[in-house]
Amino acid sequence: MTLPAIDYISIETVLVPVNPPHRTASGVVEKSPLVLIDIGCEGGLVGHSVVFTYTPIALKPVAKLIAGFEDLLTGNELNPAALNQMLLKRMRLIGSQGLVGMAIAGIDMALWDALARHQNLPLCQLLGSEPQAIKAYGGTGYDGELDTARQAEAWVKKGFTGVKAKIGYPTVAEDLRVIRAMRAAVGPDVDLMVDYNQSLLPTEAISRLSQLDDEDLLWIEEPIRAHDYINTARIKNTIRTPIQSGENWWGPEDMQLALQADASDYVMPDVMKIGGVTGWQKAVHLAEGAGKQVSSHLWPEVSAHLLSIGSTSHRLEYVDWWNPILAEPLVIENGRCAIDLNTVGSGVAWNETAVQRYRV
Ligand code: SMN
Ligand code: MG
Repeated sequence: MTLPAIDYISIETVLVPVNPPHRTASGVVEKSPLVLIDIGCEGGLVGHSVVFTYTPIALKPVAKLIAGFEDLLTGNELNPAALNQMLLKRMRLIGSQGLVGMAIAGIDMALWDALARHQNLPLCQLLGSEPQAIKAYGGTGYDGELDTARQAEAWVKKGFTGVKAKIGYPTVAEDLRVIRAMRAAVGPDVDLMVDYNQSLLPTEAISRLSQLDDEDLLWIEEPIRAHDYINTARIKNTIRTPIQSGENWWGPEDMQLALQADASDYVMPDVMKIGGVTGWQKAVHLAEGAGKQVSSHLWPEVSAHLLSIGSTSHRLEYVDWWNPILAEPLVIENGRCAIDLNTVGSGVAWNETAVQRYRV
């Protein structure tokens, strides 16, 4: 059976407002700069994916990079893993981290979506698995104790059983006030996590995090720079609360380095930065081999499929930032992701009216 040939890549760039703006200790996301990728194949088949560029500055450069790969792809059969290898090999001299990695991952996600559509399967079933109803959690911004508590309460009212707060305030006393205000708002049975977004230095992190050890947190995320594996491991081996990291690791190679350093208790690869569906599969098999529980980062629709193929899946991070431009945002039922087996592909398709509204 031959697979359809790739015809074209088409792209839209949008800025989708994030309400309220999402503050972290390392920056604010007021709008989501997104490259929306369509990869068209012979016979009218189209695969879709989203690339989040974090800052509007990177939006057009990444879009141009993605468009630049069109000539390398057109005419090839729709074979995502082989095409991923080809692109990574062609980019060996520049490397596949940063904007190039984002572009290749976006293409990979669209190709896998197209192949699943071609086979008339949900992505998780194309990858040989059945959907898993993974526990999902919501997130609050770096918004002070009152607003953080209010946001946490709102997630629980929607049925979520976990909430992650962005912290890293000027003093650990403020961190503690926010954590305790959240706990007072949601009660003892909700999982609480905190995320420092790489804002601390190692010594400060050990001093601060040791004061959080009695707050019954499910994890403390990215206390220091994401690629400082040695010091993240040092913190992990000093603090009782599990350390979470991974959203900033580029490709299976970074996952491998982090695991060799035994840097964190848990891992949470970002499906774009880890290298798309192909990169995720390679990285997560490394993590599972090391006995690490795996969670996701952003991209809830695609991540629900990818966590479904895992044997150590832990939590799905739910964000609704991109829902306005999605035709069918991920459904959460009883605090868990619910993949509709009648929906083929990776769950990504456009709300075209919204795309036109937010395009730039
Ligand atoms: C985060 C992700 C994306 C933008 C801002 C903050 C955060 C998370 O690290 O884990 O969601
Ligand atoms: Mg994070």
